[in-house]
Amino acid sequence: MNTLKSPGNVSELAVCGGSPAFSEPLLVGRPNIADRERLFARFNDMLDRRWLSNNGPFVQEFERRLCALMGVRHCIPVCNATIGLEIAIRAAQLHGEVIVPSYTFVATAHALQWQEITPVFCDVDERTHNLDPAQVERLITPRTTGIIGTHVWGRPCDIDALAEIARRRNLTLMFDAAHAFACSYGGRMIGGFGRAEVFSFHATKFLNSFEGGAIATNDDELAARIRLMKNFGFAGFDKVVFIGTNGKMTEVCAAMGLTSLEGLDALVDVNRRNYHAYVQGLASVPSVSLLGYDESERCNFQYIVIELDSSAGLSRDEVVAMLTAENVIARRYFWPGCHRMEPYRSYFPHAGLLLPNTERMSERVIVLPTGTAVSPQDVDVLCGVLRVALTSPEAVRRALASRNAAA
Ligand code: T4K
Repeated sequence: MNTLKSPGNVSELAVCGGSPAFSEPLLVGRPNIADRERLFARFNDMLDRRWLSNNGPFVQEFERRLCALMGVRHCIPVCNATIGLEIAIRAAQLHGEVIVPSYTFVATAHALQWQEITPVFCDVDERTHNLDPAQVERLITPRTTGIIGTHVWGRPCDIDALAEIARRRNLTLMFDAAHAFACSYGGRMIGGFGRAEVFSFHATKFLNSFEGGAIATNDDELAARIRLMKNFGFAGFDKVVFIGTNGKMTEVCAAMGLTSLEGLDALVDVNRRNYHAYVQGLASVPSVSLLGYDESERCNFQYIVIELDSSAGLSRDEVVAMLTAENVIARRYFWPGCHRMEPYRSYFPHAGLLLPNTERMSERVIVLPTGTAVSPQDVDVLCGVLRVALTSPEAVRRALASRNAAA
C-alpha cells in the first residue's frame, strides 16, 4: 500500500528536503492484472491438455474474440508487436522507403530497418502528436512503397487523409496500433483500417498478454501469408512454402490475453476515472496542459500525457527529476525521437531539420502513471506536487541545482 503525503508548500517537496509524496514508486506502465482465478483455471486447462503453443485452442479463441470486438475478418495473435510489424511489413511486400513518424516507439522504425527497408521520418502535427498528412505527401519519392502511421497514445491518426494519399499515390497504408486497442475512429474500431493494423499486448499496454501482439486485417490473401510467415512458412507437416519466422503466440500468453479481455470494460472504467481525476487535478496547475481524449469515440485512456509550456520556469527534465524525488517515475516518451537514436542518427544526421515539431514536442512531453495500480487519491497527490512545484519554480530549480552540485 502506497502511503501518501501531500506537500503543502515548496519547502515540503522532496527536492527541497521533505519526505517523498509516495512511499512506493509510482510507475508508468504498471501491468493491469486480470482475474487470477480465471487465469489459473485456464493455466490448469492448458497443462491438462498439454498443448502449450503452435496455434492452440486459447490462441484460436483469442483471435475469435479479437475479431468480434473489432469487426475484422482476421486478427492473428503473435508473440509481440515488433515481430507483428515485421511480419505484416514483409507480407505486404513493402520495400525501398516507407514513411513513418519519428515520434513513436523505436520498434516502428526498427521493424523496417531490420528488413533493410529505409524508414523515412515524417514530422507530426503538434496538436495530435500523429503523422501530419501534408508532410507525408512531401516525402514521397519513386522509392516509396508505403506509409505506416502510429496511433500515438491510442488517439487515431488522421486516417481519412492518409488513406486518400495512399490511394492517390498507390502506396500501402498500415498502422502501428500498439497503443490503440479498443479505440475507435469515426465510430469504427481501430483494427479495420489500412491494409493491416498491429496491436501490442505487452505487459505495459492497456490490455496485456504478458508479451504479445496481433495483426488485424480484412485482406484474406495477406492474412494467409501472415499465418504462414509467423510459423516458419509451414503449410502442413514438413511442407514449407514461404520464408518465415517464429512469431507465434504461446497458450500461456493467450490465456492471459483472454482473461484480460474479460476485464476490458472494468479497465476502461479505471483509466477513465483516473483521466478525469487528472483533468480536475491539473486544471489549477500552471503551465501544464493535458492531452485530451475524444470521448465521443471509444478510448482506452491508457496514457496520461502532459505538455509543459516554455514559460513554466522549469524544464521538462527538471520536472521529471522533481517527480522522481517524490517517487513518481514519469517517462519522457518518445524523447529524443527515433531519428536521434542509432542507427538512424548515423544514417540520417540531418533528419531533424525536417522534424521541427517532433523535436519541440519530444522536449516537453511527460507521461504520468495511470492504470489499475493508481488510485484517484494518488492522482490528487501527484497533481498537488506539480501545483506546488510549478507555482514556485525558482525554489525548485535552486534545490535541484544544489542537489546536482552535491552529487
Ligand atoms: N509500437 C509502439 C508505438 C510501441 O509503443 C511499442 C511498445 C511497440 C510498437 C512494440 O510493442 P512490443 O514489441 O513491446 O509488443 C515500454 C515497453 O516495453 C514497450 O512495449 C512499449 N511500446 C513502450 C512504450 O514502453 P520501455 O523501454 O519504456 O520499458 P520499461 O522496461 O522501461 O518499462 C516501462 C514501465 O513499465 C516502467 O515504469 C516499469 C513498468 N513495468 C514494466 C514491466 C515490463 C512494470 O511495472 N512491470 C512490468 O512487468 O518500453
